[in-house]
Amino acid sequence: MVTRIETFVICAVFAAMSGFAFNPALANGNKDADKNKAEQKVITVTMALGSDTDKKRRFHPHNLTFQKGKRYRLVIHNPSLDVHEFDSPGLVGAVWSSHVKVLDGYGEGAQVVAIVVGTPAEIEILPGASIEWEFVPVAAGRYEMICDTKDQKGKTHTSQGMTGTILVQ
Ligand SMILES: [Cu+2]
Repeated sequence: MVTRIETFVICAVFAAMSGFAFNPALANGNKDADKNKAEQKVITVTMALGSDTDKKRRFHPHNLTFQKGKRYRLVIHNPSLDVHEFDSPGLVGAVWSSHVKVLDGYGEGAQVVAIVVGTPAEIEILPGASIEWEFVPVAAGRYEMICDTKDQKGKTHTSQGMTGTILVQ
């Protein structure tokens, strides 16, 4: 017959073997880490594809910097009259991607019309629309972003200077 005291001893030995089961400090530490992950503040970064004023085929801004391990909402809008792309296979491969929200406009009054869960391969945005991509960078590096939309002569926007650099630190 196993007494209450013997049961306690058996549990204590098992706890010692498993390392942390009875260590309240470690248990709380794990809980805090999970809580921090879930409640991590989202940092919003905004970028425009082209411009409605100078009509230049550019990313505004054309350099972006992200910190590894932080959660970002990259808001990309297209204020121009052209279709534009945001292509960055390097960045796509360097992040954990939560989702992409597709909006019928930009800013106040814009309605979410779709939510794509997971990783986007390429993002193409029609004039006036925007997207919000939430991700956490997991691999440091320097990545290129380009716009492979073609103009009427078949020349890509990339070849006309619509390129940029993304740095993950
Ligand atoms: Cu473009």
